[in-house]
Amino acid sequence: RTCSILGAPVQTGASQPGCIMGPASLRTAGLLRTLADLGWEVTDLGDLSIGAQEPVTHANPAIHDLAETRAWIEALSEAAFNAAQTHDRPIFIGGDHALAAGTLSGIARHAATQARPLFVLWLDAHPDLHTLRTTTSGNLHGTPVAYVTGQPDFDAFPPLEASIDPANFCMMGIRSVDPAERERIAKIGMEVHDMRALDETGVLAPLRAFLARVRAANGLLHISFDVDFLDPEIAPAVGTTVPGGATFREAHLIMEELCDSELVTSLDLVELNPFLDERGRTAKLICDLTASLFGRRVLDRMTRSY
Ligand code: DIR
Ligand code: MN
Ligand code: MN
Ligand code: MN
Repeated sequence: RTCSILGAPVQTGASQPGCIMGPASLRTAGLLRTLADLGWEVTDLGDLSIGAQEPVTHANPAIHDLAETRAWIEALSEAAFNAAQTHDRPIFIGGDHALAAGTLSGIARHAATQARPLFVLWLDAHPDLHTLRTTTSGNLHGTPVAYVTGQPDFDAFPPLEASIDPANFCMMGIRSVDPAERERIAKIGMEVHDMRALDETGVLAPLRAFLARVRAANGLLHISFDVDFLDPEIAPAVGTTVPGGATFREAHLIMEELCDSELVTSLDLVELNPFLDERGRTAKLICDLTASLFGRRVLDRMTRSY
């Protein structure tokens, strides 16, 4: 049981600085030791970096830091592919959510080499379904899902070698959707459980239905965890908080169920902005949630639900 940790201090996809400190904060909170204590053989791949970039302009004048974000995506795609080829469970610690444009494109290429479909559980307040044409904030962390599912208008991003079927996505926690994203969800028919749906059904029923789909297809499963999935009362250290997010127990239950399923093959932990934290409490919570995903239990169970 091997896992790897790769830091990606990308913050050019977000509106305010601070995600650059995310990897250092999660390391400080004890992420590596936590995983090692759970019996995992952990390889620290260090932090990725990009060199200085020549500025690039775009027809959409709202877009900022395109050259840097593009360079991060390119570097992350290669690094994620290599990490997935060499470790059972690569973990990518951000950094803002633009990171997922790179990790998912690299993991999709890895899945293709295994001839297995890639599924993605997207835990976020936002669907991140803007294209370079529709983003009005110009914050490129709002675009990775559109990019990796092969939507148009991404000529300024690295060419996508393997795209992900939008039908293989499951989104949970969604509660802030821009008009262009709303249209795209309807158009491509993505499975989205917004907070109202989770209020009605709880998290377990839709999660189990999705996991059954992954299992039946012998798929790989990538979890992309945006800190703003959580309610800001328990996770204040994120630049785009939205009220009414997942509770402490809902989040742990998802992680525990994912662990029991033994289907998860890779993980992004993104959008932690330690500059906004209260004595590291959000970093510690993300660490504890990762521990639940990697096997920490209050009590061992005699029978499995699978
Ligand atoms: C918003 C916020 N939809 C945008 N997106 C965020 O800027 O496109 N995603 N914060 O995580
Ligand atoms: Mn996001
Ligand atoms: Mn978000
Ligand atoms: Mn968005």
